[in-house]
Amino acid sequence: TRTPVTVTVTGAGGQIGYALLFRAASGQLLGHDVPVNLRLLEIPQGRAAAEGTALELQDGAFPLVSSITVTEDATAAFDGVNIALLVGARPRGPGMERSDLLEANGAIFGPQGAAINTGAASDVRVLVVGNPANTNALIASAHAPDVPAERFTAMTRLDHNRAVAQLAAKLGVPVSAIDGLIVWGNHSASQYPDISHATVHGRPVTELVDEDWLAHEFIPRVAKRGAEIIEVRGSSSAASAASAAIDHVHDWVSGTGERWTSAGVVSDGSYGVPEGLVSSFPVRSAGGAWEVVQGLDIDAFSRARIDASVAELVEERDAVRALGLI
Ligand code: NAX
Repeated sequence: TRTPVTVTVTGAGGQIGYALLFRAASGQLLGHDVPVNLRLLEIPQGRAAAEGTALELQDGAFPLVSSITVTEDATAAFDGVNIALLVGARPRGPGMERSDLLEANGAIFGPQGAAINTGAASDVRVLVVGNPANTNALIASAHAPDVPAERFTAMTRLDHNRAVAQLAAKLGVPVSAIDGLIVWGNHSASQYPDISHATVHGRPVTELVDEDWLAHEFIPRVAKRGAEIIEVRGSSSAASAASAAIDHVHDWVSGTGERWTSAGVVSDGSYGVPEGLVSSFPVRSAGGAWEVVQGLDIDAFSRARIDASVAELVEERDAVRALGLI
């Protein structure tokens, strides 16, 4: 029998946590032969909800679940952690400026990064879902100097999956027929879903759609999909976000083969994205590590959009630097 993998979910009492934990328990995160220790981290306000989720997890009688722990102590939650899913974050409240938001999240992701630095297993992999996800990942990483920066990632997979699904619907093909789609930049309205390298059944997508649809329907629809879900569903995306988190970690650990996906990873300077920013790139995973797909031609249309989203990441980085959070 295999040693259990320790998976810590923060914000475990929230709606994404509720969807995510059941999929991790069932084997969809790490594989159907990998037992898991589930650690649920919450703050006092979310504790009861997390306890309830833990009871339901128990009632799932999942053969792969070795243990379930609920805690409010980040040090205990991240002790020996292999997979850290940082979902809990401080949402923007009424009258809150961006700097207030960044500061409130710095107070969460700084200490959590430090707890990961102290206690995590040497193979720890971190996915930040809580917004602003890219900059929260940067903050956590800055507080974990002993953990390689490339182990801190931010989730843009939901944006990627939304873009694939919209394109598949437009072309009337299954999602599996599409490859080479990219989400660049920040997980925010400035993100750039890029079809210029995408193929459908191996054929370039650019031959099949026009620029007007691209600029005026596809890009804004993907970027504003979160708002559309809130409008229709009455609350923000939860199961689809959890599903994307499962995809991200699954692909990171198990590999993508030749197919591409998108992930927020620390920039090595590729494609003109300043080194050290956590930005979304086209990626593959091999040997348990993300690698940025290199050598793509970037046309003027794409360049302008990538630069705009990266400029926002630079602003966020400068703001958290000025606040002393990194
Ligand atoms: P919920 O409000 O349902 O749950 C968040 C939970 O986090 C709450 O139970 C809260 O008590 C807990 N929490 C807050 N601070 C904490 C801390 N310091 N330690 C542990 N737990 C803490 O939000 P939910 O809908 O689950 O969304 C969670 C986060 O995901 C939000 O920041 C949201 O903006 C973000 N999202 C990110 C997405 C992405 O693609 N990267 C998409 C979905 C989602 O909007």
